[in-house]
Amino acid sequence: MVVRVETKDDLAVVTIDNPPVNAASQAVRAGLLAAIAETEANTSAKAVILCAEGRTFTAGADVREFDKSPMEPHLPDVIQAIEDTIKPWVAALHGSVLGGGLEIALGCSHRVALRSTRFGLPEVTLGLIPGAGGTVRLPRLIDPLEALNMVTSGKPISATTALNLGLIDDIADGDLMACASALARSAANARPRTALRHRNAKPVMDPTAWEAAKTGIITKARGAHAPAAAARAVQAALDLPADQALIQERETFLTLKSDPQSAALRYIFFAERSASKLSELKDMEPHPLTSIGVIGGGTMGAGIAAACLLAGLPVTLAERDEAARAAGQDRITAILDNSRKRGLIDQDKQEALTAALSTTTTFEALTETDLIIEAVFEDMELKAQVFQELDKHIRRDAILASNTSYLNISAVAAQTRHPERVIGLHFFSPAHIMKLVEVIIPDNAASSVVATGFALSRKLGKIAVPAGVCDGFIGNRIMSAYRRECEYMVEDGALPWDVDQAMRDFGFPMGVFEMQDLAGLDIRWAKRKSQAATRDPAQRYVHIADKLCEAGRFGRKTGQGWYDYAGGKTTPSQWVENLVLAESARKKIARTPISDAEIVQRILSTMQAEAQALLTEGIARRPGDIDVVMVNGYGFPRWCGGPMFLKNHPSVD
Ligand code: 3H9
Repeated sequence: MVVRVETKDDLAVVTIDNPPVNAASQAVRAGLLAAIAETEANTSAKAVILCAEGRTFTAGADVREFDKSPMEPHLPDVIQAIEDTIKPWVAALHGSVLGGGLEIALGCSHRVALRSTRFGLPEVTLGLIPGAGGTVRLPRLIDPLEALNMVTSGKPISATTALNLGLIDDIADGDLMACASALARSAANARPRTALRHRNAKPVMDPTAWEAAKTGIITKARGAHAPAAAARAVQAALDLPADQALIQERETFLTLKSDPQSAALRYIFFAERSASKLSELKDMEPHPLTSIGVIGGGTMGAGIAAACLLAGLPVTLAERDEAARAAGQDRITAILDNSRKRGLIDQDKQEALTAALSTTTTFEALTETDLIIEAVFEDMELKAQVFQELDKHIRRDAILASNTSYLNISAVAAQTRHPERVIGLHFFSPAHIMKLVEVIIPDNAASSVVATGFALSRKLGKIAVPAGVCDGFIGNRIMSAYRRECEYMVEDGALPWDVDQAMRDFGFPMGVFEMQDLAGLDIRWAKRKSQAATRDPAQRYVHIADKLCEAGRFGRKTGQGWYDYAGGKTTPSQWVENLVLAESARKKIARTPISDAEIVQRILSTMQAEAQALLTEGIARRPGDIDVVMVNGYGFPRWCGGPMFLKNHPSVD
């Protein structure tokens, strides 16, 4: 039974039990309708508590049902039936109260939650708007501007915020059911509350802020359809009587459900969850992890160390000398400070995390560490030295991970006496924020070591994707290929800012040339110089980036790169344009204009061809893994699903 009803003294308790996340599937919806009938008829129950078994209250509609035609009873009708009951319904909430789950809670007359509960309407992240009254009931309960933020951002809020906004009646710090029972009994003895759908929407307190928020949502959405639709739905909820707004909301929800963008977003949601499920690791126990070592306290190392600390893992940071150690420690302190300022941790937590960090200039301090992540400069010789040295000091069963973004991990592993314990964990910068980790699996790696790499990634809240060993793994290899194509286009007839504009219009947050300026052009220049001797002379090579570097134009940090940055403003550079035209002329290329559509098409085809090569070579396992990497690490617009999804679904735009 996915929904059961029990009588406890003078109360009825309705429990949803549909693991893993108590999604509001057809069986749950039917179970709730039956529970309404049963509890209304139960003369000994004067109020009802609605709760859920397991780790969470309902996390929303069952997204797997969205590919089928809607099945009765529909969620809006079930929620309306809860709202129309004679008896009060108290939602006792824990875990993630999301989407349809929050909409069910809004149908209840009262809400109480554990302090750890998170509340949200994440439908926009699936290309949808709430379809069971969320846009209509929420602004009848809380400040419309807060409702607008929740509905259009999809971001969850904490129980404390929910209480402050008036979304819930109380927080239970101890026994949730005891708190819900007390609330249910007092509700049964009080005047019934007016259902949200029969209330007026709350007034907009600051019309200027309201209009600015709506404009901001459309700008931020870039090409995504759902956020603007969500904003319009909340506006309609203020302008129309609730019953009309509910009908309109439902129509928009159903229209968006068949929008290819929603199909793409649902696909990537499930692809992210499948990426770390490897059949060969099914029954593999990961090693226990109680302490992490990080070698190198630069931007990457400090970010990785902070990510581990924030996930509750004590960290030892090792650097080569005292000055580098102190600088690394300062970087981590700055990240933790920032996390406190952003409200992610409080002062006490920051102090506890700082105490969980130790720093050192010797590898002896890592003798008892379970897993060590190397994040030193991308230089094979340096990494080889670090691994040889670590191998002398660490425990026999300790795991060694390299954060290299393109070097050969098998060659790094060969520096140690136990290469089977070496893997790659390729984090993205800033490592405490970016969700993606490529787990690089050398042929010799032990399965339990690989399983531990995935377990650590999950503990850090990351999306982990397996990849084989090759230059650049999945993401950087595709990135190199399409960056090369973009440089060809610049020689063939486009200017760098034409390419960037076309990419932004497609939905990337940034074009490939702006991104290089941000990252700095010198690192890739050094890599190109080191590869010069082995480069295939028959391969087309564009010299423009080298010439920028020779002129000292390393990007934003030097005030000039592909663009000029005088006065902090990004402007197309005449100097670069002259250089581009001169290079085309030198190579006798007759420049011809390239349309935005062609620019995007050439980028996509290059990505898809390289992705196909990665699959053929077995570096990437599934097309979905490639899409997860490109969406989460390289700014590929999520609502397009990724290059591989787009290949099979060209109608997404
Ligand atoms: C909605 O509600 C529309 C309504 O407004 C209107 C309706 C008319 N459905 O993420 P995890 C699966 S739209 C089906 O690894 P966690 C997931 O695939 C919905 N399946 O766990 C995985 O399966 P598997 C709005 C779902 O602890 C397993 O559960 N709601 C759903 O890291 C565990 O998931 C959302 O968008 C679902 N709704 O995180 C919430 N959710 O093991 C989406 C999860 O086979 N869910 N699964 O791979 C989440 O954000 C996270 O899953 C959650 C738990 C935070 C709940």
